[in-house]
Order: sequence, then C-alpha cells, then structure tokens
Amino acid sequence: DPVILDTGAVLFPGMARRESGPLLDAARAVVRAAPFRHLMTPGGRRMSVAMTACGEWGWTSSLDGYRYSRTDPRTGAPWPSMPDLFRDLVRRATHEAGFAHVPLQSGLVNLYRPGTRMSLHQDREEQALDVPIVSVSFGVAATFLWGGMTRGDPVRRVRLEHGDVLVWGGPSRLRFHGVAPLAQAEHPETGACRVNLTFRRVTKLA
Ligand code: MD5
Ligand code: FE
Repeated sequence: DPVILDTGAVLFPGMARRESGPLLDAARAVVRAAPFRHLMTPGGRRMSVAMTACGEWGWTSSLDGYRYSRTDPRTGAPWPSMPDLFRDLVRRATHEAGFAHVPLQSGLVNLYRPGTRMSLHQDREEQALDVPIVSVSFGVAATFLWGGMTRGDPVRRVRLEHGDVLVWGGPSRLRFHGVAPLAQAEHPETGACRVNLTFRRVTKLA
C-alpha cells in the first residue's frame, strides 16, 4: 500500500519488484546504446554517480552547467528510446499517486557503487515543475536524504529498497534531496550496485 511521506510525495513500496528482471534488462539495453559516464559538475567536480539517459531528453552536466539535451553529447546521436516497460510503470505510479500529467520525456539511469553519493540538490532544470518526478530504485538499498525547501532545513532519512517507486509532486517537487554514500552490500539482481531510474517532463505543458 502507498505511504504518503508528505503532501505530493507518495512511496509505493516494492511496486516494481515483480517486474525487476525485465526492467533491469531494459535498463541494460539503454546502457549498451548510451554507456554510463561520470559527468563533471559546473564547479569542476566529477560526479560519483555514473549516469545515462533514455527518451526524448537526457540530463547532462559539464563545466558549462546543467542542461537537457536531445542527443548524447558523447556521440551526437539521439538518446535510446524509452522502453515501453518504463512507460507503463511510470503511468501506473503517476496515476495511482493522483497526478494528471505523466513524466515521460526523460528517463535518467543512475548507477551507484559502494561509496557513491549524491549531495543535497533541487531538480529545477525542468520547465514543467507542475509535473511530478517518478523515481524507481533497484538493488542495494540506499539512504535517501529528504530535506525541505531551503538547503539548511532538517533532513529526513528514508530507506529506499529494491523495487520501491516514489512519486514527487506538488510541494515536494522542489525539495532538496540527496543520497547518502552507498554501503558495501550485495543484491542478487545487481551485485554491489544500486540502480535508480528517474522520470521527468522537461518542457512546459502546452
Ligand atoms: C536517486 N536521483 O535516487 C535520485 C532519485 C537525481 C536524483 O535525485 O536528480 O537524479 S530522484 C529524487 C527526487 C526528485 C525530485 C524531488 C525529490 C526527490 N524530493 O522532493 O525529494 O538517484
Ligand atoms: Fe534529484
């Protein structure tokens, strides 16, 4: 059953667990077409998360800033298309969470290895802040850091496990958030890794 973490933030524990094999196979196909890479932040740091993308738009970062691109900057080719299994899951989670607009323009694939972290940030490069973000976690469990509307607000720790699906909309869309360094652990489906899929709408609603 869904857990309401706060207004607009809904956790579906294990929603993607039954289909995790095919979903992870689809993610691997994306990674074959557009390999994982460690991007640079505008501040000149190498991100510890390895990333790639699928769908119409992919999020990238470089010394020039954060941006969405229609093509993989590594090759100039369009990102791999978004697998149908991803779309079906995102539609289901979005509707069950009670939102009208489904974020299907961009599918980010994040790979966490032991020690990989994501520091506290907001997702605000999108022009559709009224559409929720859907995030799906697989493999080794992570401690998600869930803050407030300003960087200094207190942070809640939320355990995200294999197959958990989260919908972040309404007032939760712009919360500061991050991921604590991944523990050294093993999962039968991903080895020592955590894989996170994050779905967004990038352009303004018409
Ligand atoms: C992750 N990824 O676990 C997270 C899942 C990212 C990122 O943060 O930017 O790639 S997305 C979590 C999220 C998105 C939007 C709002 C909130 C959380 N929130 O209000 O906490 O790799
Ligand atoms: Fe984020």
